Amino acid sequence: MKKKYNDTIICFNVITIFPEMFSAIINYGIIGQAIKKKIININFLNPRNFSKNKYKSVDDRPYGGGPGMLMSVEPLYLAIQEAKSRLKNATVIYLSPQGKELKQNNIEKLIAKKQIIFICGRYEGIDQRIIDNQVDEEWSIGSYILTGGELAAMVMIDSISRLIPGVIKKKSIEEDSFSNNLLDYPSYTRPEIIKNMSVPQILLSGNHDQIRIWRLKQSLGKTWIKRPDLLKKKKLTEEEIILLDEFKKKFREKNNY
Ligand code: 4GS
Repeated sequence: MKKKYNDTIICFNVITIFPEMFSAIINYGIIGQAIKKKIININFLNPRNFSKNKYKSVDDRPYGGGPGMLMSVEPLYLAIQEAKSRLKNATVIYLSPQGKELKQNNIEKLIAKKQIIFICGRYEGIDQRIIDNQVDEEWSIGSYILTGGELAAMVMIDSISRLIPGVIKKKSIEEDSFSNNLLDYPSYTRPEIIKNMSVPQILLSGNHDQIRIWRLKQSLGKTWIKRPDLLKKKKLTEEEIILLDEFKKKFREKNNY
């Protein structure tokens, strides 16, 4: 019988010549637990197993010359077909610096997909005809160059998986930076004093309303200093406008500007 993978909430399928690299997320921490609990599922297909020449090679020279190699078309194509045949409605994602740059709000939309096939490129990349005919979406994890798409696929699997119900606590997701277009407020844990540095008194007060106000003010202030672009996107409430004004005033006094 043909293998099918349809019993989890989300099914990731990775086409890679280095599946062992994924032990970095599969065997550790929160993603490791989610796989054990069968909330998520990750499968691999290695183009090398679809290579038909006697050296099982998976790279080839680019037409027109130039340095570097590309992934061979046939093994990659056959691996994609095999992945598609095992799934019902998979979305095929290719990771490359030419893709649209991933942001948290894109990740929030991607969790709606039940099945994703990631193509991990190596060398200089893959044949354009595969991108044109087999790939549904092209994403980039950032404007820099990696040696392979595997780390990018792991970044996507990690950031999508933590939003799946049951993987982490719902409250932690609601408090994420970016989900409200604000950076996190500063956090502290024991001890109360270390090397002359103390915890802000308000956090020890037990006054939950005052703590909420302090944290909101810190979030607004930190975002204003470090990521003013995020604040521009956000419609502030009356309370938030007042708190940010207080923060700015104090900050300007302290820094003489
Ligand atoms: C990225 C990136 C990337 C490009 C893979 C050169 C090997 C490499 N993938 N976001 N060939 N940035 N891929 O750098 O996704």
